[in-house]
Amino acid sequence: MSDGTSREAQSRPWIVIVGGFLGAGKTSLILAAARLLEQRGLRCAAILNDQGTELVDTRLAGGSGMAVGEVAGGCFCCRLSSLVSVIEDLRQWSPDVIFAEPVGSCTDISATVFGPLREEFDRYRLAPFTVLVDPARAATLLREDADPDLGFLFQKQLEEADLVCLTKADLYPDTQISDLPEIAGVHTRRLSATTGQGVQQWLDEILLGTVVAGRTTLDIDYGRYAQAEASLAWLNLSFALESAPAVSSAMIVGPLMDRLDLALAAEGIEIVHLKIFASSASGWLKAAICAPGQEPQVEGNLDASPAGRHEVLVNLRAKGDPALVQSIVAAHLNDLEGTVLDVRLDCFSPAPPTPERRIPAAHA
Ligand SMILES: Nc1nc2c(ncn2[C@@H]2O[C@H](COP(=O)(O)OP(=O)(O)O)[C@@H](O)[C@H]2O)c(=O)[nH]1
Ligand SMILES: [Mg+2]
Repeated sequence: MSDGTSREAQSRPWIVIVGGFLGAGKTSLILAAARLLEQRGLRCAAILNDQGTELVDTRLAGGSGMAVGEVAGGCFCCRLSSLVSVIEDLRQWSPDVIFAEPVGSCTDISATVFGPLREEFDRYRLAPFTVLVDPARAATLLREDADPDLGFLFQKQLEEADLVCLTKADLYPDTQISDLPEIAGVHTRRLSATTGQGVQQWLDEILLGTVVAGRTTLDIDYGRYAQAEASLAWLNLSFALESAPAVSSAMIVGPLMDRLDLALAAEGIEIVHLKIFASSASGWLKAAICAPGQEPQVEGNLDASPAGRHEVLVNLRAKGDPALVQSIVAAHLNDLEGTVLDVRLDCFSPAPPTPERRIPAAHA
């Protein structure tokens, strides 16, 4: 990249919005892409987004050394002014690229986020709207007998994509686009944040600046959309655990993950994404599953030495009643060995989406 282009990029950063369903791989891709860009001498920042606070993703991105912002308490579309003010705050670091990850149950982003941001073309450069798809999730949610609420959200996310990326290519190397007929008409790539396959090529495509970003405006019934999101329970928990003798992060995260998985299944609550993050003076560990009974994906310092105090975050998105989900998780908090301190537990269903602004692409 020439010096001239680099200066222009710094004065007018790229905004790269990476959408997709819960667990699709958005945070993982953003971290992998930022690493690649930083190796090329570009500065990156990231904005995470959630209906609540206490985010595992923010801890993970913050630990990567990037400048990180957060829009909490609602999705980008309902907190558009916050998104813009977080973007402006991050500009003090002169980032060339600002990644933004919307809430995984959110849709109509093209009209409610790209539309308004497109009007700020003198301040930002908007990359096309990439929507990530976990092939395993697609196989479940595109079936005839799929959960109607989750299926609705998933389909709407696909419909408004400028570009679809099938993620986790290391796990699902053989998924054919023709296996997923709903995606067949959309420009599609395949990548893996874990191995790096396809990540550079994706960046090269979206940072070309040759296509209109957010060009498909959804036809969407907001009553149906609100109902679909409200079928989810959204739990964010943070606490500190003091134990003597000292334990490793793995000794906290592994058993808690297994117990919650079993207990939620026993009550008929389906996990959509469960993330547990534990950090101590000797390191951090994150484990996550995207479906009941799944083998956890683990990141961090598995061999970190034991510590007497750990800070723990639990982010759970599940299909079911928030009161029941909260009571199940709270019960397991009481079962932990050691002293549990500074508990913050919040569980709710997302409120009906009420975008600050909605600007269809045709009117941009
Ligand atoms: N094997 C594999 N796992 C991945 C990949 N990308 C993400 N994951 C895992 O999938 C889960 C969800 O990823 P995450 O980035 O948190 O998804 P998000 O909810 O869309 O931000 C995590 O456990 C990740 O470790 C990938 O390319 N390969
Ligand atoms: Mg994420």
